Amino acid sequence: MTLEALIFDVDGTLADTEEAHRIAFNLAFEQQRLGWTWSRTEYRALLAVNGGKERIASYIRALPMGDARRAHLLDRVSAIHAEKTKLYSSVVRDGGIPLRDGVARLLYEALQAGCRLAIASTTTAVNVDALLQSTLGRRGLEMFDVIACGDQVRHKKPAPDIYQLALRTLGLPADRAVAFEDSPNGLRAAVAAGLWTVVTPTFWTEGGDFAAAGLLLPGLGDPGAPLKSEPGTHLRTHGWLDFEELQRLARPRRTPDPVRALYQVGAA
Ligand code: XBP
Ligand code: MG
Repeated sequence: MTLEALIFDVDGTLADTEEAHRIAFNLAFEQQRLGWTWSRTEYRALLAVNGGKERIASYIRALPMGDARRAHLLDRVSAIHAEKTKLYSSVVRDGGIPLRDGVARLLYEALQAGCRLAIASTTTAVNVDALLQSTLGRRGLEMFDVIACGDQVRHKKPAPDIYQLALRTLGLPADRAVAFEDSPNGLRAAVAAGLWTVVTPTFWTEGGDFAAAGLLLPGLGDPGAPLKSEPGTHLRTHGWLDFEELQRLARPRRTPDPVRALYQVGAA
């Protein structure tokens, strides 16, 4: 497959960020005297809802309380989330969160090969800027032709909107790009946009439904941190996914031809 762009999710894919998000949510709840604390177990379940504002709203809707109190709290969601974003992005800006193994290497390999880079994330733009600059340096942002994220689309993952926005802005059809994701919602969004997808789960998403992944790996790996049982399980050359192997493995996702699909059923 001729790869013209790699489209990366951010949280969980570029970097393992959800523990820092969880801590920032809890600090914001404390500062706003809400009396809420999200445990790791609770947060793992809450991650079924993409988007910090949507996650807080969904949490409020599930709390036992009167309608007036609930309406009052729902009105405060944006302010609570703004507080959380301030707390989270300052930790990221201070270099508190590294990229996952192999991410920087693959980004540079792709650019070296003339392949473009894009972001398609649910998280807030200021968080993306902070992460890219703190991990890739001042030029970090410039490495990406497109940064599609947060509220640029109304329907967040698992809806395909953010990936469709990234592809539209790149000016590419889905069969000229691949997506990188960490979560079931993210995979659903990428596949619904027609993208062959590499999935590298984290603690927060492992065990999810990744049946539609084009390639499922524990991470991208690196020469200094090769993946266990690779090469030989999914990868042919190295113990890490490099751009050359990605080009060999990537397949354009065929949108099923309804007539052929009918025929195949008949022929089965
Ligand atoms: C993961 C998300 C985000 C983060 C929190 O985004 O669902 O909501 O959990 O960030 P990604 P915000 O698509 O990058 O995996 O509070 O800024 O939403
Ligand atoms: Mg993610």
